[in-house]
Amino acid sequence: LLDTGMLFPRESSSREVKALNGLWAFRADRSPNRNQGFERAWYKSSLAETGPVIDMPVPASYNDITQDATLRDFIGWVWYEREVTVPARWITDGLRVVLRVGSAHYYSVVWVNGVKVTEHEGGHLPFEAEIGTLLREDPTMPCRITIAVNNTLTLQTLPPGTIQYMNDRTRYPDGFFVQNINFDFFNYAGIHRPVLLYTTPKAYVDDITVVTDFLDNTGLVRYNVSVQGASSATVKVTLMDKGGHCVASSTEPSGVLKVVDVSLWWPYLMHESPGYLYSLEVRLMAADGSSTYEDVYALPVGIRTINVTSTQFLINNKPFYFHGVNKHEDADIRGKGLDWPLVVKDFNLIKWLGANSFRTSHYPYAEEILQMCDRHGIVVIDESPGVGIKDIRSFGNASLTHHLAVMDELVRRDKNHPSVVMWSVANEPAAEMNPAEYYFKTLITHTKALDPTRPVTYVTYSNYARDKGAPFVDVICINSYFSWYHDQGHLEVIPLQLNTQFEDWYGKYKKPIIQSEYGADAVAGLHNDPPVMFTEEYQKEVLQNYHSVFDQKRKKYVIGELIWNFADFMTTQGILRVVGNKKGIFTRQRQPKAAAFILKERYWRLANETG
Ligand code: BDP
Repeated sequence: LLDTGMLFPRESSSREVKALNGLWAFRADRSPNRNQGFERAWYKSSLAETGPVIDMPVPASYNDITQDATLRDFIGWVWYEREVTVPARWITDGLRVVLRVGSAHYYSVVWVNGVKVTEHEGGHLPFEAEIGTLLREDPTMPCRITIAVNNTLTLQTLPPGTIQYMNDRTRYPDGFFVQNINFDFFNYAGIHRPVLLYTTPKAYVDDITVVTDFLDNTGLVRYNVSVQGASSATVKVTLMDKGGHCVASSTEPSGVLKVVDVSLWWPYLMHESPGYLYSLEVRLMAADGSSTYEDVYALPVGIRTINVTSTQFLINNKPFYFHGVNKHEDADIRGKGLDWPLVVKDFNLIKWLGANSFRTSHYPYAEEILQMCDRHGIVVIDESPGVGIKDIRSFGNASLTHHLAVMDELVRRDKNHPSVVMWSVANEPAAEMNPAEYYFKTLITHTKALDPTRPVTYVTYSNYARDKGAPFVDVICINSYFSWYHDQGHLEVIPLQLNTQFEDWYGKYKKPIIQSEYGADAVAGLHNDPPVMFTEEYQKEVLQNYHSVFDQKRKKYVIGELIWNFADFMTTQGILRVVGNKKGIFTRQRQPKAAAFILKERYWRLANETG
């Protein structure tokens, strides 16, 4: 289990934050074994001294920034570097200075002034290192931060992949290799989320966990504060409402706060003041030897409950019907880099549609996005990067161990978000294979132990009778593409096949079902009537055929429908994809296709009926 917290860096009277976003120096290691950077210790001096560098924006994927196809498709280590000058007041023994990377895909090694400070596996979760002692060594020197990032995927990574060497010298040049993957999105790489420096006092609030409940009009906030760096400490916690008024407080490091006349956190279509957030201010007074420290951290807290029955998904004891989208972190030029204009545009489109929820297909999204969901009352199914687990070797012990560790990191990061209502441990694994039973039983049991308050699922597309993991999930999530990947062009099969799908799964498992993906590709502007595949008309009719069945089942045990996909997105090149996956109801530039209007009408109708 993880022994330190991963609180989002927030400014307070005791903490400062300095963003290192902007231009970094960059070089891909194109040596045949991709290892020259390590062999020649590129981290020991400035990157420009050991070879040519280019400008690279952070955060962003590096793939689509230049005109160079070999950088777009590069596999191996790339090197980022920048210098930063920290305020003189940071260079003191009483302060911790922490370097935090929001995410970098996939494997990262970090040096400060040539000294390795951390490494991290996994492309979608934050990591950090305390670097204060290195700054203090020579306070006059600007601080040089070097980050090497490797996007290579293997059978033990999440998502998994394989590297294939092409040894036929009559067909491939010397050293030719490719990255094979089993997932349908471009393997964008680089530093995808903000890099920050932040300070805390030497004794500090390391982690906070809140679990909320309510009884009639009284809200209950069970909390636990963990402290590091102090031999003795006192903690004061104060829960404040939106107006900044104290509604409950305590001087214990853990306990239960009672909130009279509670304002619950509600999804935005279920309440006139949705997304209500209290602020849990934690004030630490600590002593270590003769020094004293004060640390302040304010955590947004939404008070709500989640429960699942055999036919319903309950938020605050009211049935919730997911009418929403699947997304990707994906856009022109920046790839998977966090981009505020895009984030805000997407939230505006989600609300325009009347969507109340999304799944973070197929990896954890930026924390900044989840914070928006908390504030706006958008419900989230939080998915791990367990996508494309299809090779039997990816069910082995090393893979499972890593998957468990990823769930540790994911739950640690996202446990306090009221918007997160369910964990999804995987997408479309080969759940019919024998090892899937042990794998998913272990993974789901572990996730429930980490967080007993949220249901756990994985998204399946396998046969209901042979799915080995379904017995362990709380909610069945099924993807299906009738009249697309099978019975191509035959829209008329959808109602029957979808009906059978639901009856089969519910009949066997007696658990509520979400249609977690359905859809069809449409190239924006392509028209044909009567509909043919790839036209806007066909996409529209696929949706309408699905909707008629959802309407029959949703009052019974179908608890949600999530369209695949919110927007067109980039994939690897292949004969099934026309410059990426075109199942978006919006284009990659976020303009609506005809299907978006169908969905908008439906979602607003559902909003009026169910919230
Ligand atoms: C599903 C996958 C999703 C794909 C989609 C598709 O979960 O990642 O993009 O199909 O084929 O199988 O469009």
